[in-house]
Amino acid sequence: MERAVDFAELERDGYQIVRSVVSPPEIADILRETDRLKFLVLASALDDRRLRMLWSKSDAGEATLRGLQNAHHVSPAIEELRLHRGIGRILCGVLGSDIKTVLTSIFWKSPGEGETGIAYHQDAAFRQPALNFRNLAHSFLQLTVALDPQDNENGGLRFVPGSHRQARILPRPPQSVLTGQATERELSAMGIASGSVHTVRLEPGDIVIWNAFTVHGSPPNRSKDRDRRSFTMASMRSRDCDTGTDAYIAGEPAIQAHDGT
Ligand SMILES: O=C(O)CCC(=O)C(=O)O
Repeated sequence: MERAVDFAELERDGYQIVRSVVSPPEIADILRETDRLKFLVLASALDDRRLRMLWSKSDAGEATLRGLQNAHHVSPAIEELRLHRGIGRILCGVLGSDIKTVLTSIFWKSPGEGETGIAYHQDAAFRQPALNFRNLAHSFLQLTVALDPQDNENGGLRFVPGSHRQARILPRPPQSVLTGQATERELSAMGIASGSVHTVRLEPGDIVIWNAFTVHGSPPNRSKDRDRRSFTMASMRSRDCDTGTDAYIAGEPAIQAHDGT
């Protein structure tokens, strides 16, 4: 029988790693799919208004694809990952049995690219209007599935332990988070003391989950040759969220009809 996960670290620190949730063969399939999706985006062959592409400039000045949001609407493999049993156990363990997906994102961070960092932020700041996303301190959970090993060198996620406890949104510069680098300066602009950061080390298939108010970000991928690809998903307790796609209804996966490419 599967052992239930104890979420004490999530409560205490505002984030928690759960190891080996997605198996190596599943990760291999997802990587093939993310490569395929990237190819389709770069060939302008993915046309669906529910998708959002995140772009920035490479060091050579070319547009590079940083992310693809909501691919679960067009990709059966990403939809399968969205409703993965192991991930579902974690989500239902934290949020209860009725859950919606608010956003899925595939992130690419190519080795050696300067503009691949993400500024420190709190996900609660992006869940607007507040009327449609209620009770965020308890109704929201963000997670990342590592598709490659990730650590400090290749742009692994950084968290400020305990930063969720005040459950309020801290001031942050108005620029897009995609132009930030998770620096000490960003932290001090948010009123957070230096030295209070933890960079997580993840292996493919590991998951890190975090609270809507947890301050987090990630530096650029400064490695020479180590990709850092990941899948991220924002989920909410259904009764507190007025948008999104059903993920679990009474604890059962909500299988959606969709038009795969
Ligand atoms: O994967 C990353 O580097 C950042 C992800 C993130 O900040 C988010 O999904 O809120």
